Amino acid sequence: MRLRPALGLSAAICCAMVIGVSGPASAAQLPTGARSLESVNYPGRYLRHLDQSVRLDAVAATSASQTRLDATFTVVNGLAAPACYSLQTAGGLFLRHRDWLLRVDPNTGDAAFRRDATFCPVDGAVAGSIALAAYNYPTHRIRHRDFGLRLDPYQDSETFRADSSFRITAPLAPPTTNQGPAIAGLFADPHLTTFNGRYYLYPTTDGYAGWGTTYYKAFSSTDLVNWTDHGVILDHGPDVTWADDSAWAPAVASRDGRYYLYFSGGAASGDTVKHLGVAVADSPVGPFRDALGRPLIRGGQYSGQAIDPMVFTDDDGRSYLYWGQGAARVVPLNSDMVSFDPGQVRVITPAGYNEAPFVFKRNGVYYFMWSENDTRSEDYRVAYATGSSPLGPWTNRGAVLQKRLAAGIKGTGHHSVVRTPGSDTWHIAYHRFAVPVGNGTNREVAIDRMEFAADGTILPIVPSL
Ligand code: FUB
Repeated sequence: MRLRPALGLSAAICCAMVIGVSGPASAAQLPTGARSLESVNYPGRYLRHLDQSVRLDAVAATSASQTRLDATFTVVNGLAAPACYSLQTAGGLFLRHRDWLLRVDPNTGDAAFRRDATFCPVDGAVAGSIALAAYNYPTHRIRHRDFGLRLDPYQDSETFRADSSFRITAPLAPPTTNQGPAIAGLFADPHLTTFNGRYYLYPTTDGYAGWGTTYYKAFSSTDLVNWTDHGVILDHGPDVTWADDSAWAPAVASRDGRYYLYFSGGAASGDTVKHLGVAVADSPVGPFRDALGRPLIRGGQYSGQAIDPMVFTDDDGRSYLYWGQGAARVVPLNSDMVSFDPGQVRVITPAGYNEAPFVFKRNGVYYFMWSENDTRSEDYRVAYATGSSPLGPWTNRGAVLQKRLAAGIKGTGHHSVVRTPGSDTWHIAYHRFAVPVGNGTNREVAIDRMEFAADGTILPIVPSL
């Protein structure tokens, strides 16, 4: 099932940066999504990969479709830094430098690869063009020489400036019938919700070996198709004293005009314990600040990992915090949203549960959903139960979203569910192994419709490409 723009949302609050084809590149920002890069001094020649090497080749609308595809890259969030960019081939490989030559390789997720595959745009030689400086060698730029692509130190010459300048054009490859990920690039654990008539998406930033990511971004949309990137909303480095890495699985809830971001984090001391924290902001896109200056739940305080938080607010205004890997727990939150009575913590672990609890309510029925198996397994999947209160008891209903190997879709899990305000239209956001070359640390976000049978059970969700 392909996702169509959702109806009924206000377009009133709009757009820091629309992810679309139009609009020139600026010195500081590139438009994300599928693009081609045309040489300014050899018009008609584009950056193109041939197997794993990269060249400047003549490509036209009449070129073979594979040639045009090889000259099409998806501009995504920088693997090493959100202020810069990475470029992915249609096959999911990343443009990177090695021994001063440009090539494309799969993301290993280690810090050296992520740095070699991150580029920062600066003004190009002619208006509307850009040059790409290496993130880890800021004095070096991508340039062509003898139609090969290299990383060379900047030279203050007309020739160098022209050889290192590119126009960002519409993609040379024809649009595919695939929907692709909801947001370009590697993201996981999407928390999709609505605030003030607009959709907000809070994912984990992915692509790091060992899920070592350190920051969260927020995205928003009026139709679940066109997304605005609001940039980094919380960065463990400067913003959280007790956490350095493992910035996983954010969830955002609101009360009285304030927004609460629940998140997990670990210290880079070699300690593998994760803790669960809460940050607060006056806007759904931050900036968020650590509300407590310490974890809300310390790793080891309860059995299982203190990760994967989620807050459900019932019709009576009461909010409940759910969390846990290995064991699922729930506790009513106090009205300050940053504290609870430890005496009220309950274990609600269902059979098959691994992590990622999510609760919503429809027609008076409470739905408790979770992920089964390991996120590195292609069998990572979503199952659910129904109940008569936010605390259960729960009746297990089985798996509802799982891999679709015929379409190359694996590892569908860590989801969230959203209802279009004022309607009975529901969507599920989840991650999967990035198609086609992803794995448990190279994941991407997908969104599909979620529909119900007349008896209120959830119809099996067929993940779409
Ligand atoms: O993204 C890091 C971890 O992977 C999440 O906390 C888990 O739910 C799994 O998706």
